Amino acid sequence: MINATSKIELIKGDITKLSVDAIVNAANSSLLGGGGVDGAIHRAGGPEILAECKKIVARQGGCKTGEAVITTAGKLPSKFLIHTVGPVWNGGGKDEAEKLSNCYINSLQLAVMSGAKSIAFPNISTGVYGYPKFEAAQVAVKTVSRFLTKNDKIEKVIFVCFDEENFLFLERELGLVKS
Ligand code: AR6
Repeated sequence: MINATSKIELIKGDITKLSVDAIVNAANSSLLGGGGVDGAIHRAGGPEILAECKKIVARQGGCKTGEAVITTAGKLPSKFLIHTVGPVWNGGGKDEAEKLSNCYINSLQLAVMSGAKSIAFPNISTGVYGYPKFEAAQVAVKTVSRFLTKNDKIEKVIFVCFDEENFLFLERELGLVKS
């Protein structure tokens, strides 16, 4: 049995600065950029990323909620960039949890397929898309832990929190503090 939690790290900071094999972008279905972490990633990574996104859009017409695509990371210190589209929070009755879970699973699967051993996630959907942070942290930890117990190709998963609230919820979910 693989101890999933020992492979998960939690940090506070800017995901664009991370030197890992793959970082994940909380994108939108157009794949053509936006605000939040998406804007920060495109700004820091340069125009090569958008150019590859446009090719994907021409090929498959964007990316559906819960799915993921992979591009170059451009000028970012990581090797790959995985774009996933989180659900917009709609009260919880529109399969938001399953869709958010799919974001983590599909991103991890793409990472494995491209040979990445380390991957960093932002707190998908918890910004503009309005997913409650506590519930999002539960989905993130449950989904990633499950994936890691079944798959030994990924050696490190980093949850990168930009804000204190997400950090505290994830810290608790990961059992790093006593509740
Ligand atoms: N590093 C790590 N996390 C960050 C950074 C950063 N540099 N910047 C923001 N965050 P959001 P969403 C956190 O809104 O809710 C975009 O316009 C932020 O604090 O970026 O999935 C897309 O194009 C928050 O906790 O993504 C879509 O249209 C988390 O990243 C839409 O927003 C996610 O917030 C997607 O909304």
